[in-house]
Amino acid sequence: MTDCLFCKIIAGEIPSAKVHEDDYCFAFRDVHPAAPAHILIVPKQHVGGLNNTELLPDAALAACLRAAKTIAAQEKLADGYRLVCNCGAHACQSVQHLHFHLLGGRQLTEKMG
Ligand code: DGP
Repeated sequence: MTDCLFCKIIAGEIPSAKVHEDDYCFAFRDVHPAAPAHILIVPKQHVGGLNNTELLPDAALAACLRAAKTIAAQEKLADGYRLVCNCGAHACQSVQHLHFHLLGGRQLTEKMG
């Protein structure tokens, strides 16, 4: 998609700190980290969010979820991590390209909201 920030990051048109890439997904550090490790895992194919995954091959969705374990190992998050996906306005989704936040590197709180 031409006017999508994350599509531009995936294409290398906007710089990012890449941590992982495979055929289906791309992962890079969040510009506003909420934890010592805060990485965004995104499918290379543009879909707006979790409500649009029917447009995405199952392999792409699986690649994003499986990348979490790979990245957690790279980031040495042996004590655990959290994977978050904001979907829509009430969840404060600000970039309309499906992405999963991988958060770790400190004790996260029990509070999810
Ligand atoms: P969300 O609120 O769930 O849509 O998360 C979007 C995230 O994207 C937010 O945590 C900040 C991050 N972000 C926004 N613009 C950029 C950017 O240009 N580069 C990087 N690396 N992250 C960005």
